Amino acid sequence: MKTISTLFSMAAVIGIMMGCGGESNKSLVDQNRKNLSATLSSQIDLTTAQSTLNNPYIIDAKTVINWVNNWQKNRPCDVKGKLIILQVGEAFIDDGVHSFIKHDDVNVFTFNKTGGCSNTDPMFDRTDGVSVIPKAVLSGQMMDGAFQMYNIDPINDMILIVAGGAENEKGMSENSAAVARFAWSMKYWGLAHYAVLDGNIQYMLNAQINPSIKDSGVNSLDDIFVAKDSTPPMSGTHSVKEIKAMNQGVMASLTEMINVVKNCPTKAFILDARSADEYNANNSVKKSKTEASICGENHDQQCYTAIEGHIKGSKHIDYTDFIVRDDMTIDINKDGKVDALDASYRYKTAEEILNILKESGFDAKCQTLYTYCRTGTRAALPAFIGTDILHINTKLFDGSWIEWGRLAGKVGTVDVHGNLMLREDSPWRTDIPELTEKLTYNPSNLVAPRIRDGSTLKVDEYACSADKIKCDDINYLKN
Ligand SMILES: [Ca+2]
Repeated sequence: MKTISTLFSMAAVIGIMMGCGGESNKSLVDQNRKNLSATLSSQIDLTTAQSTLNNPYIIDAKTVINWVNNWQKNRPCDVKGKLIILQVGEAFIDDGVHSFIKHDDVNVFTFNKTGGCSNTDPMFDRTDGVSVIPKAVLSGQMMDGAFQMYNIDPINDMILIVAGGAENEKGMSENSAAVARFAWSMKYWGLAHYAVLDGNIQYMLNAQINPSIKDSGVNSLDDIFVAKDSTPPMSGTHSVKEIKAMNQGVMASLTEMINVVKNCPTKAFILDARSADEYNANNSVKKSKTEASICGENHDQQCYTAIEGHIKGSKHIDYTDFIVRDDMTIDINKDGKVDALDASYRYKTAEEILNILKESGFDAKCQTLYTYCRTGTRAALPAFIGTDILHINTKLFDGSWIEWGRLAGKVGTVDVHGNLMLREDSPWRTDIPELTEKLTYNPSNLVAPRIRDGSTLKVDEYACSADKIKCDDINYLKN
């Protein structure tokens, strides 16, 4: 009983989800992916724009409206179950009436996933054997907790992930990243029936700025938005074990990341999706926060990673560069101003995205795209783009800087308690010129311990591999 309630609460804080995988759809999706890859390979200059909407994973407003209005009639023919909408952020933040996509709680459910999962919650810590990663990819147990909570059938239901509104521009962008993170998690666990709305709901599902949706019977906000979200049914019986089609290749472990940087850098394009200040270790502006607030003189201040800088060879591209934030024309959120809060946050076209990558040196023919940020949310946006828009070999380094920046082994590098981070001869230390550029050390009294205080998770600075999360996930499916 205790285990079950813990799972429910984990899933509640979190934000999980998921979809499915009928074989017929899977082969269609695979074929589509193959076709798109072939197109990309043969026309690498992409002189003709590839529409991002030509894709089962990125859908347009009309499709969403048709699904919501009559799921039984308009659902994809290979999807047999319910429509589960995961909405990240309430629409029209201060409105209170048009907050969520409408739902009948029979065929269509809309769940509020505002905030996603928090890296301050120990429930989301996982160990890769070497280090503890806050907010790591969800374990099988956590996935099942979410399936139970939201009554998700991972084989037959369609999961639609959409971005709502936020109080500031940063929040709007973070909603887009959280949506991509959900999609990436589904890809990792092998769910086939998931889709993301291109653009946020308050722009795309608003007839005032997107009149094309009037064809689908939406003339006002009242036609598509309601005040309340669905109540989680807490009645699910399905398990991620039913899927059996994991795509662990979309995640890079620390083992792989270090190997790539040391041994095959020309085969990898490593994208640092953080801000320029984080990338450049501009400490006066930005340090890399951790989940702990036990630092400073009185042990009550924010903690940071031991080192700042970036992974050697990585290129900085802010994750917001891939989304449209300047197409506002009217005051959508009714705050008296027309600014970026009123923009669509749609994905740029595949051609534009590829050009951004190529300008930074990406070779789509020969290189795998690796992405990372601080905790793996912002990096999920370019990872989702690589996987589900460009259909290129893409891997998210889930440990990101919150792991990399803690693996410091220089003699005398200690945390706020005075404990060593790593011994100098640990094979996992990253504070060496072969692995890290712009290497800068944070003052000891601001450095979080390598493991959260009180955590029971095991780490080993001499571990043979850092692949424990992947191994644990495979084993969960087998047992
Ligand atoms: Ca506005």
